[in-house]
Amino acid sequence: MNLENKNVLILGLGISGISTVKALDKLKANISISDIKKERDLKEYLSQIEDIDVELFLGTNNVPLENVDLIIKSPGIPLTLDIIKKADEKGVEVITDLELAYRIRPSSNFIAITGTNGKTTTTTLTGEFFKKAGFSTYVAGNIGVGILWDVVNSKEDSIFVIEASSFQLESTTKFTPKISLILNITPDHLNWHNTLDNYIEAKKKIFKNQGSNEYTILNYDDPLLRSMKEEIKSNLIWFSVDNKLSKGVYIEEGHIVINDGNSIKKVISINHIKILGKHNLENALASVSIGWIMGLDISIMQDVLRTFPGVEHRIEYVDTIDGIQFFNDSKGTNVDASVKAIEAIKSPIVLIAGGMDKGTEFDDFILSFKGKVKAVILLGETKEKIRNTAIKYGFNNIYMVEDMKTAVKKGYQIAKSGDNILLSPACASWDMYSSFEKRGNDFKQEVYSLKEE
Ligand code: UMA
Repeated sequence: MNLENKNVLILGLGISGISTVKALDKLKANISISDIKKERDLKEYLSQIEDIDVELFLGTNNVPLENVDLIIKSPGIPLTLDIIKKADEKGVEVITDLELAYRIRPSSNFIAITGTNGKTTTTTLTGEFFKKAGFSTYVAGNIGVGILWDVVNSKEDSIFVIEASSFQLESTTKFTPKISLILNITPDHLNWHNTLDNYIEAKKKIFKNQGSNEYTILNYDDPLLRSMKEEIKSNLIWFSVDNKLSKGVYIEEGHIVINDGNSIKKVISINHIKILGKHNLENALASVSIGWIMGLDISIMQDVLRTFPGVEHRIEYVDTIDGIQFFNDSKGTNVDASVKAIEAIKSPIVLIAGGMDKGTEFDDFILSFKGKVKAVILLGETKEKIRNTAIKYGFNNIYMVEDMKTAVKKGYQIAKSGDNILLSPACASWDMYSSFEKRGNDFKQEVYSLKEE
């Protein structure tokens, strides 16, 4: 796609916006930027593009569209925004950076991974496979790195392991990864997508354009994904923790195995995989499926699985104080993710939860406590909603707090030696923080301060 002298409007100057501005500058497009935030709130971002010639519309998304050829929207910006409706009426195309990345490099080795949970771990782990195998590898997307700057600096044969969010996928039309993978789908981001069906449709866009030259990998254990079988037009590969498959990647006699339909190859004993929990086994099977399709040596996948420690903010061990272990699962931004964290941690848990309201219910969250969670400390926008649900199910050991410092102190007062204090909010962070990373770092900082005291 040739963007030279095209007038491109970038909506939103966050992580993806910055990467897009830099890429479009290299591609010689005429760039304008609109962000609802004022200049003083965007200093950190504006300083990264101070050498680039751009037209700025700050403090507003209300921008004249007369000369605009294309709009690149930051993923979090809702499609209901006035300017997007106006663009639709005028026939100005609105896409996300993921779509543009594909249009710039349609021949690329794009491996796109989505799902409600496990995306970051699977994407990082898969990236490690390719790096270890000596490929020029980029790990990008919803993982915190805008994809476009990497794309314009990559080689033709570079591998892109992409974490794709429903927000990014929603605005794709031609995006066709070589391999698409869906880990699982449970309700999330309903405030953004309005309905669960819309959320599922956005996720399905990951395989919509694929055909006989591409591959789709799905989790056989997820009934919703199993029901998508008829919609897949590419080569479909399954993986499963719970079932033996006639072809695919699954567990047999305590080992991850690859069954190509003719023979079965052992990859690794599940006891030798460093990352813990059933959900991580799912992530490992997903990554092995990708490695298999791409022809990676089993020994490479084995080496990485033995040593890969997992990712920051996802059931991350922080420290131990007086025999109490602290875990940071700030990436537990929905009910399903937090349920998995509670399942993965064994001894009594003092849980810190609550955050921005995404319109989901907390019944499954409370039901997962099953005698393991002895107390819950609630903060953020959803604290009343979670408390009411807990009381409905007879769970009354609840503490309401206003900030992370008090939450950590309260947890330490309640917990005994041998207990675990787990931050796993089951909610987005955006009511109190700008990202789940900032929330996780705040938690860790409060734990370190407590230790010093
Ligand atoms: N903005 C407007 N108008 C609006 C709304 C927002 O101008 O109506 C502006 C904001 O003021 C802000 C910018 O848009 O300056 C933010 O854009 P953004 O929210 O899309 O955030 P980015 O910083 O570009 O980060 C995005 C992803 N964020 C979201 O999808 C919300 C990052 O995923 C991703 O890593 C990054 O692009 C690079 O690809 C984070 C995330 O939380 C990890 N994702 C969600 C999740 O995992 O649950 C989907």
